[in-house]
Amino acid sequence: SLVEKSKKICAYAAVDENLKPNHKIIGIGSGSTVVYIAERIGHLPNKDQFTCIPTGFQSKQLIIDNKLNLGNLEEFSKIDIAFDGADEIDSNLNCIKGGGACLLQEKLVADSADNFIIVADDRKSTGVLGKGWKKGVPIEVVPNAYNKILNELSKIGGNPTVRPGTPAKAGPVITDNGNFIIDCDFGEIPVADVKDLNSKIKAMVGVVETGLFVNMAQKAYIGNADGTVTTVS
Ligand code: DER
Repeated sequence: SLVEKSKKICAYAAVDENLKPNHKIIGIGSGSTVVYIAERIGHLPNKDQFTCIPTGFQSKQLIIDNKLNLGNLEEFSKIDIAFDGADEIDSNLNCIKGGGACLLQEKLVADSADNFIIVADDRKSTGVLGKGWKKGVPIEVVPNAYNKILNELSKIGGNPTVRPGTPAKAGPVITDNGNFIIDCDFGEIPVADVKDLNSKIKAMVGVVETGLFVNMAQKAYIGNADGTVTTVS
């Protein structure tokens, strides 16, 4: 499909233009776009010089499936470069992430990386968070705090819901870290307000991490439907 093609071209470009011979430790994000990141690295003749740090179960499988060296954050706490997808990107490269409920490990890896590169198809690049992504800001919370945090998010004008599992698993989504996800709709979040909103949510006791990645990405590679790639930095 056109969307899959745009994911592939932006991911390939991101690897080709940013992965350097002196890089050793690579963060691999979660979702469908980073599939092409792992695929591209897997094609490199010098792929064995790299150790790849996952951001969850799916990311770990991606590393294994592409026969890349699997590492972990405990052993490799300083990452040279990390690649990840996003649910939405604004004009300051702030992101909403966590559509795949991996935001805690994703933010840990992004925060541990010297270079953090976002790859996404152009549907995600809307200029304002909340303009295109209508499922709310994902927030990872300790399970028994969920009601307290639902109340506190409502008090600051959010419309929060606990992310339900599927009929195959009664009850809420449980993250790789054993926590719940609350998705909170704040409508459109002006670029200038993202940092403050993130601070407000993080200050709520029981919140582990938010899907607002504020000023973390150095560059974004956007795959367009016409086959071109737009680089934003
Ligand atoms: O959950 C996440 O933050 C992922 O990076 C994800 O949202 C990106 O998903 P996609 O690459 O499948 O669009």
